[in-house]
Amino acid sequence: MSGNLNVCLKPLSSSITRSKLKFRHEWLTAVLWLIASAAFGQIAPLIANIPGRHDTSLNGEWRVIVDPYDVGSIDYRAHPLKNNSAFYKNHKPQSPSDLVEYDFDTSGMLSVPRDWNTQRDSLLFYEGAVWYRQLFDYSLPTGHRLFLHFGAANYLASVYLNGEELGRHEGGFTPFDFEITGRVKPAGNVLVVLVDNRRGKEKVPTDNTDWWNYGGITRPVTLVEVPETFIQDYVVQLAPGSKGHIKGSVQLNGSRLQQKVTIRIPEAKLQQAVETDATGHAEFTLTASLTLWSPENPKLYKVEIDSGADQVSEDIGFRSIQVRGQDILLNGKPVFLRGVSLHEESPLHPGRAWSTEDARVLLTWAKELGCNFVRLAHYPHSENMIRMADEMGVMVWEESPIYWTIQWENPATLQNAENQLREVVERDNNRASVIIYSVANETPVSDARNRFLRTLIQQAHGSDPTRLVSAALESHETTQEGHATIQIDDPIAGDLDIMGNNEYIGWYTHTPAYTDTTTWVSPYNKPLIMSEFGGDALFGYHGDPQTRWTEEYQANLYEHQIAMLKRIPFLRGTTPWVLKDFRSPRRTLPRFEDFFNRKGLVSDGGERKKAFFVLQKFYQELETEKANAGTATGH
Ligand code: GCB
Repeated sequence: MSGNLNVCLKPLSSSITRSKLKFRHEWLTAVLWLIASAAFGQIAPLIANIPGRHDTSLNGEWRVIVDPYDVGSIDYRAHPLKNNSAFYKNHKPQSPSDLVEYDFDTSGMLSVPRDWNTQRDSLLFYEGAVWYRQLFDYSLPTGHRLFLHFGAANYLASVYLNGEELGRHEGGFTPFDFEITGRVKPAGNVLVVLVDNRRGKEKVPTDNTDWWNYGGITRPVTLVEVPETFIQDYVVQLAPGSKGHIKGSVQLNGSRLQQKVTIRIPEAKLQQAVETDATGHAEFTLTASLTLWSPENPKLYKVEIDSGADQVSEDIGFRSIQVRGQDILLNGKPVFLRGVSLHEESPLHPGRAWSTEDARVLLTWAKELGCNFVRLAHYPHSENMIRMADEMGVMVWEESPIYWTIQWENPATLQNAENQLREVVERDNNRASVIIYSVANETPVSDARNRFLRTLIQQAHGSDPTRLVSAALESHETTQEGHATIQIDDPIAGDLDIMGNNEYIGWYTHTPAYTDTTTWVSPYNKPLIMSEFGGDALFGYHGDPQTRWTEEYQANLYEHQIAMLKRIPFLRGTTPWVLKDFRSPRRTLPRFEDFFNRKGLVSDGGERKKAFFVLQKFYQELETEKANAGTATGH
């Protein structure tokens, strides 16, 4: 395999040709605009609904050069390379006497998307630079535009096309696009991506985490072709608190920004036409009697949007999510979130999950556990996962990688965090399953941290008022006469819709039985999700419940925890830690850990531990109680 993709496309459609003739002067503007935009190598605005576009996959085998000393980007004086020694030039010796010390053509290959760590033994612990190269052909019809979309690359990605830099993206879990109209050639395009996963104190996340720092192009790479003026973004969601009032917006991109846009939801017999303003923006409202999305009935409607030469359609669910006092209301009714936390590791192969198959298996396990909710820790998971949750009817807590310690005083770190939050909100703001954005995990209280997180909470509320905002907090314990009282009094709880709290009674603190005499209180009249609790067990290791690492210890810990959780009056959800064992470089203990965090209810091989069934029983009871309450009230 050469790693060369051949992509040929149909000729220009007749409707474009007609509009081209009709709008001669707009056409000229478009050409000038295209030339201008092609001249700047920069990240393009995100395009909504990539799977619903005219797209061509660049997934597959890519040539790679592992570059631990950055010889592909800096010289021996550490100056940036500009000449043909820079790997992105993809240079070849011009004569037998030429010295060129790299060669993609004879270098090895890695699959994209996937992390590099689990594809070669030598890369398991690798943190550094890897150069990826893919070759492709693409015939772009005149008057169309082409974007290069990355689902995610961890952590820094510098992207080059045909020897020129397109731009850079920072952040390992969110999508980014570049426009390559005017740069792409019908044949022989050379796409080079430098991915660097080195950790850093100023980064988001920072250098200290309890998960594997999987590097690489970890999510799909796609070419997206659109008409010159196209529907770049749209939001079609119920207005906060409403059950039949859709509030939406559309954003066009291109030279003909002012034009008619039609929104249709045929199954609900809804149709509306609006005019975009000079910036290409329009807002609309639709009123309908809709079947609302819920875990019991994950109803999705086909939503169609039309504007000039562009049409896009997508399956969207409608639901409302709110908080009233200590209750969480889904479609106006109180709901208990029966959840589990999970990392984005594949149940089908070692390493990062990304595919729809990965998503289906993980969510099936969660449903078999009795879940109606998952906490996707500790960073945004792939779009495939969120779309699968929409389809399978699982509510989602989505999380930003603000974990433990962050440089709270560093404005660049805050800007980076804001950007990562913006990217995930823009990607998922039409997904009914996403009910909560979490802005942080176990961050120590300080004025600087409170300021930092408040900025993000405000951003989340402002950019997407149809979802709730939470964070996994820490708490304070006081003991009196052998009875513990744990207080959730983090000052940012006042800014959140829902309080999350992580606690490890029975593992890092005390014994499991300590929960029997523990009471939880909070000065805030808000719902609580116990966002973490749990302990480690090695699947197949048995003993008495006092022996660490046994399945019996973990199961006993869950029994005690559940008894305590039932006594917390403001508890409205639980996401124990964690669905499946996952890799972590912090976990060095031979035999029991071997670089895995073993708090999974399921082993890394997919086997269920005893505690899985303890939690399953609790969730079954909750479901039965809910069903009985529904019958009693006639629901
Ligand atoms: C936590 C963290 C989580 C860890 C877990 C553990 O509090 O939020 O990322 O993996 O504890 O196992 O210690």
